[in-house]
Amino acid sequence: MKKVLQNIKTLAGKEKLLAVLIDPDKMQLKVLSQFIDKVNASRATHIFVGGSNVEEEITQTLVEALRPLTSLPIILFPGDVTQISKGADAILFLSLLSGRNPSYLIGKHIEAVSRIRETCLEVIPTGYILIEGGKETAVQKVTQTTPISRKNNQLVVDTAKAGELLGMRLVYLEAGSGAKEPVPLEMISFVKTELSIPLIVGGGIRSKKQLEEAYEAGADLVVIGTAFEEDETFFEALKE
Ligand code: 1GP
Repeated sequence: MKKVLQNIKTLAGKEKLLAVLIDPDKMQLKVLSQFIDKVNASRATHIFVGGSNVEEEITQTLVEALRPLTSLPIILFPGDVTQISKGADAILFLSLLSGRNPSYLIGKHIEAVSRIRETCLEVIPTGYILIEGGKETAVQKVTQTTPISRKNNQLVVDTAKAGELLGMRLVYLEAGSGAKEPVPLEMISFVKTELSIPLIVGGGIRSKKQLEEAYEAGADLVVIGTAFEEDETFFEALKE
């Protein structure tokens, strides 16, 4: 059943949604089960799977291993078409609206269609907007695009709104994995005020305080990867 987006829309504004991001390139299968036990016992509501530099087939293997371990929705957040895998619940069909690289605006999407056709994935069109996070991030290198300045609220608001008007169902404000600074709170607020679709925020969030501040500013769903990868006691720290 295609229900992931509907579920996010229903819960947005009522519950604080949290996705744990698993990068198939960094997660070792032998520790997956004990990692997912912690995810299952945490406040996480979703699992995202994806990365900027992942060898072919690794994502499929990870998703297959993950599926029996959790009842949380598994959502592909692919850095490349080779990460499109069977067995996940949904895929964020990302268009990198902050950049002007045609491959990431439409090219990769066309390549993706034949792979998506072979799956039962719920496809969720998502406007993906990269914001300066204090260092050059993997997504910036891979996509060869320039993030939008942290100070340019208006450009980010207009970019997000353009995504909504083009029919995107979600907007994702991304500071980049391991960013020094997360997306500015003021920027989240401005974008949230303009949008009538759910807002995802991620990149560089490493503390409970930063997480709560992102929700207060207007994030409907927050994505955290690096903080869990580096220190699994972060799951405990997030407990309310
Ligand atoms: C990256 O937004 C996600 O695409 C999560 O970022 O790894 O910094 O938590 P972190």
